[in-house]
Amino acid sequence: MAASADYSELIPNNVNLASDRRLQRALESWHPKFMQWWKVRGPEYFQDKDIYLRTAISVDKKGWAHFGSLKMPDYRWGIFLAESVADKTIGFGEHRGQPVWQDVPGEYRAPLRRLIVTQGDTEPASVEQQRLLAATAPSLIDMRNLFQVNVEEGRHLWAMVYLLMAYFGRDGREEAEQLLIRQSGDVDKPRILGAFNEKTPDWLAFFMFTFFTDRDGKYQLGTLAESAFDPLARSCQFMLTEEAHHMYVGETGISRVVQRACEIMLDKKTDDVRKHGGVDLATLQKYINFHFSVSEDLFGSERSTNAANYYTAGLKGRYQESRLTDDHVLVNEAYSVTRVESGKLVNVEESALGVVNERLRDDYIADCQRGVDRWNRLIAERGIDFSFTLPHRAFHRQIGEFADVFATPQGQLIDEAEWNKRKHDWLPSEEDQAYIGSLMVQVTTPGEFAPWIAPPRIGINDQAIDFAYVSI
Ligand code: BYC
Ligand code: FE
Ligand code: FE
Repeated sequence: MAASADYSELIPNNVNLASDRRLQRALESWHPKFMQWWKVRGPEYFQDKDIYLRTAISVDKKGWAHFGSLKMPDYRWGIFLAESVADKTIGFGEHRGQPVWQDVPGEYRAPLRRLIVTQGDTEPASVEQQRLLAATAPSLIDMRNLFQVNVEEGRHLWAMVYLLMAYFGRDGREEAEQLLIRQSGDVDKPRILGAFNEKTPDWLAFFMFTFFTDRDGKYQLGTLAESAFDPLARSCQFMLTEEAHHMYVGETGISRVVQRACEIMLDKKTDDVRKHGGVDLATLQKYINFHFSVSEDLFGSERSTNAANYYTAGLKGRYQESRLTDDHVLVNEAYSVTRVESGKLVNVEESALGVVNERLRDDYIADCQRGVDRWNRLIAERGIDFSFTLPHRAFHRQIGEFADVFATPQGQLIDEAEWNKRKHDWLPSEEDQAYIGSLMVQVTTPGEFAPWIAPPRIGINDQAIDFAYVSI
C-alpha cells in the first residue's frame, strides 16, 4: 500500500481519522503488515473469489450491515465506536459518578493496555485457528458464514489496534505489531489465552467454537463496554453488534447437526447414526464438554486480585452493570462460589469484589444453558429420549480453583488414574475426531449440503438458501 493512500477513505470510520495525521501515519505502517498477515495466516482458500459479505460502513441501523459481493482482501476493515452518550458517568468502582474518561489516566495505562492487548490477541488468533476450514465447508452458505466471521474478527483486531495507536503512543504501536507476530498454537510465541491455541480442525469444532468461545467474547466485551475509558467502552459496544452473528452461526450450526442426527435415528430406526454418515448425539456431547470447559477457563481465576483491581479502578465492569441493583462498589457485598476444600466441592460466600470473574462465568454458563435447552427441545420435539447437559464447572479445567483436581462431568472428584481411564468417555478421543474428520467434505453446489448437516431454515439477508454466497 502506497504511503499516499487516503486512509480516511480506505478505512471507513467514525473516529475522524481524516484529521488525525499522527494516527494515519501509524496505521499506514501497520496496514501493509496486517494485509501480509491476512494473506499468510488468514483464510487459505477463496481469497480471489467474490463472497457475499456484510460490511460495517457506519454505526447506524442502515450502515452497520451493508451487504454485497466482494473479495476478502477488498473488505473494508473499518474503525467504529458506538455513538457517544452526552454527560456519561462512570458506573462502578471508586470513581463511580465521575465523568467517563476520553483519555487514559497515567495510573491506569499499564492495566488498560493489558486488557486491550488480551482482547485484541484473541481476534487474529481465531482467524488463524479457522484458516483451513473452507477446504471442508459443508455448503456455500456455511463457507460464507465462516468468511464473515473471519473478516469481522479481523475488524475487531482493527478496533483494538486503533485504541493502542490512538492512546498508547509508541508502546501501543509495538503492541499492535506483536498482535500480528504471536501465532495460535505456536510453541515459542503462542496466543495469550489457552482456548486460542487449540485447534479448530473440523466444522463441528468451528460451530462449537462460535457457540462457546465467541460467547466468552460476548461477556468479556460486555464488561469492557462498561469501562470508564470511553473509547474502549464504545469500541466494544459496537463489536457486540457483530458478535451476535458469530454465536448465531454456532448455535444454528449445532442445531442443524442435531436435526440431521435425529432424522437418521427416526428414518433408519436406529441409534447408530454413524453407520449412516451422521454425527451421533453422544459425540456431540463430548464436543460440548470440551469446548465449554476450555471456554470457561477464559474467565480467569474465580478469586482474582487482577479482576478486583480492574473493577475498583473502573476499567472492567460486570455484564450489564447498570441493570444490577447493588452498590456497584462490591466491598461489602457477598457472592457464593464453589471451592475445593479437603478434597470436596463446597459452596462458600466470598467478597463479591474478589470473585467478579466467577460472577461473569456464572452469567456465561446460564447463557450457554439457554442454548443447550434449545437443542434439547429439538430432540424432544422429535420424540427422541436424549438430552445434552453442560458439564460441571470443575470438569476439565486448566485455570483457577479446579485446575489441580480431576472431576467427572457430574462434578464428582476422582483421582488421576480414574480420569485417564475414563476421559474419553467424556472428551473426544482420537477416534471420535478421526470419524468427524472423515465426514468433512467440501460441497460447493449452491443449495446442496454435506450429508451430516441439515440445511438452514433461512438464508443470509433474505437471500435464498441456494444463492451463490461464494462465486466459484
Ligand atoms: N489462558 O486473576 P486471573 C473473544 C492468566 S474472547 C491463559 O486468574 P484475570 C473472541 C491471566 O492473564 C474474549 N492465561 O485472571 C472469541 C493472568 O496472567 P498474569 C477475550 C490465563 O486477569 C472468539 C493470570 O492468569 N477478551 O473476544 O482476572 C473469537 C492470573 O489471572 C487465562 C478478554 O479476555 C487463560 N484462559 O482475567 C474471537 C478480555 N486466564 O497477569 C474473539 C480481556 C487467566 O499473571 N482480558 N490467565 O500474567 C481479561 O479481562 C483478563 O485478562 C482475563 C483473565 C479475563 C482473560
Ligand atoms: Fe471478535
Ligand atoms: Fe466473534
